[in-house]
Amino acid sequence: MKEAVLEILRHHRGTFISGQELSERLGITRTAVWKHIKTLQQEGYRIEAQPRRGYCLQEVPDFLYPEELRAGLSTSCIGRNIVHYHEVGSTNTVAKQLAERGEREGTVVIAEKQTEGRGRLGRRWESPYGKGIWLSIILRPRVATDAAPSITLLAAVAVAKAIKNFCGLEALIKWPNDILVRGKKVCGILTEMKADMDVVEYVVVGIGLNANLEVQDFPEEIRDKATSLRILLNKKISRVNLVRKLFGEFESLYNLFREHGFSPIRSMWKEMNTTLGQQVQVNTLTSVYSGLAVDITEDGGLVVETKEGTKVFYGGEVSLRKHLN
Ligand code: BT5
Repeated sequence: MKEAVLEILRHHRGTFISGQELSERLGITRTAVWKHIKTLQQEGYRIEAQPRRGYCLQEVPDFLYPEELRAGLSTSCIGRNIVHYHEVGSTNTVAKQLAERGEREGTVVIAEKQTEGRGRLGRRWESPYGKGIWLSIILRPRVATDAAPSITLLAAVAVAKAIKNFCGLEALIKWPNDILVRGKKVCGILTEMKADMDVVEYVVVGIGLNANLEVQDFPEEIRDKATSLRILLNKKISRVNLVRKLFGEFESLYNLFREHGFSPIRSMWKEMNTTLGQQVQVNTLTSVYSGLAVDITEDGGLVVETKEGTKVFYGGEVSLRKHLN
C-alpha cells in the first residue's frame, strides 16, 4: 500500500493531491494515508503536507529502494523481488541464506553499505554507504556445475554493457571477475554456488560496482588501482537508473544463456575483454604460471600457452604483464 501511495504521488510529482482523493483511490482511511506518508518521509522522501491542499512529492531520496528500482523496470525476472538494507554484513551472505530457504530466481539483495563486503579468497570489498552498487542476484539455472563459472563471465558482460550504454565509457573485462575502465577496477564480481551432486541448486552472483565513490572513499592502498564512475565522468550518476539498466542487460544475457548456452555470450565477452592476446601470470592456490592468454573455452576457462604447454584455468589470480621474461 505504501508503494501504491508513492506511485500516485510520483504521478502527480510537484503538485498537490488531497488526502481525501488518495484515500478514495486506494480504498483506505485518511489516517492510513497519513501513516504511509510519515513512513515515506522517514525513509527520506521529501513530501510536503499542507492542510486542505494535501500532499506533494518534492524529492525522492538517493537510495536504492525497491520502490524506486521497480518503477519503470522492464525485466520480468531479475529484480522483480528486491530486499534492501541500509547496512548489512554481505549481500552475498544474505542472498545465500534466502536461496537456502527457497527464495525465487531473480531475487536481488541490495545494500547501501556492507560492513563485511567480500572479494574472492576472503579478501575485503570496500563498500561505503550510499555511494556504490552492492548487490547479489539469486539464480537457479538448470545446468551442471561445470557451467557455473561461465555465469561470472555473463555477469561481467552485463556490467560492461550497462556501463557502456549508461555512461558511454569503454569498460573492459579482465578474466575472470574484474571490470576495468582506463586500466582501473570499477567493478568486481563474486559468484558463489551450491550444487547437489553435479547439478546446480542455486548461484548467487555478487556485483560490487563503484558508482559514486570519490577518491577519498577508497583506502589509500587501492587508490592507484581502483576507480569509480563518478571519478571517471567527473559527475554523480543516478544509481537507480544504472541498476535498472544492469538488471535489463543481465536478464537479456541470462535468457540467451538459458536458450543457447554460453556460446553467444562467449563471443560478446571476447569483444569486451582485456586479457586475451596478453602475456599473463596466473596464480592458482598451488602454483604460478606465465604465458600468453589465447582464448576462453566453451565453459569459461582461460586458455594460456605456457612453457609447460597449453593450460586451462577456471580460477586464480591473473596479472597482465607488459613484458615477457
Ligand atoms: C572481487 O574480488 O573483485 C569481488 C568483489 C565482489 C563484491 C560484491 S559487493 C556485493 C556482493 N557482496 C559481497 O560481499 N561481495 C559481492 P577480488 O577479485 O578478490 O578483489 C578483491 C580486491 O579488490 C581487494 O583485495 C582490493 O585490492 C580490491 N578492492 C576492494 N574493494 C574495492 C573496491 N570497492 N573497488 C575496487 N577494488 C576494490
